[in-house]
Amino acid sequence: MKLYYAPGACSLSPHIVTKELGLPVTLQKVSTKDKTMEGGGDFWQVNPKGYVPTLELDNGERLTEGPAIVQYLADQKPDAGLAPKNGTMERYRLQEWLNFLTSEVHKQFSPLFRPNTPEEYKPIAKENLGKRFDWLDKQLAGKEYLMGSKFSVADAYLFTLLTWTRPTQIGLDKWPNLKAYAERVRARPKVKEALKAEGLA
Ligand SMILES: N[C@@H](CCC(=O)N[C@@H](CS)C(=O)NCC(=O)O)C(=O)O
Repeated sequence: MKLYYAPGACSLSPHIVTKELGLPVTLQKVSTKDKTMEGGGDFWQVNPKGYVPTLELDNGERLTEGPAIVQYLADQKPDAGLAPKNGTMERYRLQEWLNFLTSEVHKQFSPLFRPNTPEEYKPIAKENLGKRFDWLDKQLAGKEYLMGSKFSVADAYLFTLLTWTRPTQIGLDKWPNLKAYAERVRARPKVKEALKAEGLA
């Protein structure tokens, strides 16, 4: 399989998942700005939506959308338990988290990275994120990971999103459970490996 990624982007989430699962995946670096690829090629031809992550399967088929990709990867090695079994209530709980993360957290960060976002909007986006962080902080009280004591693909995603609090200058001191959680996930050996491979260690 081949994972199209950009260093530090949301593609870090499936990248972490491949490391945690020990799945052999080739990495293809993409410039999300100009849609070029390291070594040449037009990324628009790979994913007409123009964004990472994109996962190319061994049969050439391509899968997009982070929440779908991480579940596909987890299902390649179900015994690793990075996603509960399909059809169980726990699996829907995982999907509840993935959807929350993608729509309520990920996409609230996006305007903070766009050069054409009016400066006046940035505090509003940060306030919205703060409300989501309040919820996450409550949910993580007394818990190691989002789903309880076991690391799941939702943690790879949330950790990735939390790395963006640094460039956007959102201090996590107000949310001690979330702050401790980010440090806990960062300390995982496979997470460290993924960060290093993207030049972010
Ligand atoms: N809905 C997509 C969004 C992916 C996304 O926002 N990717 C960003 C990086 S974090 C990107 O490549 N942006 C470039 C662009 O949209 O032009 C998903 O969840 O996978």
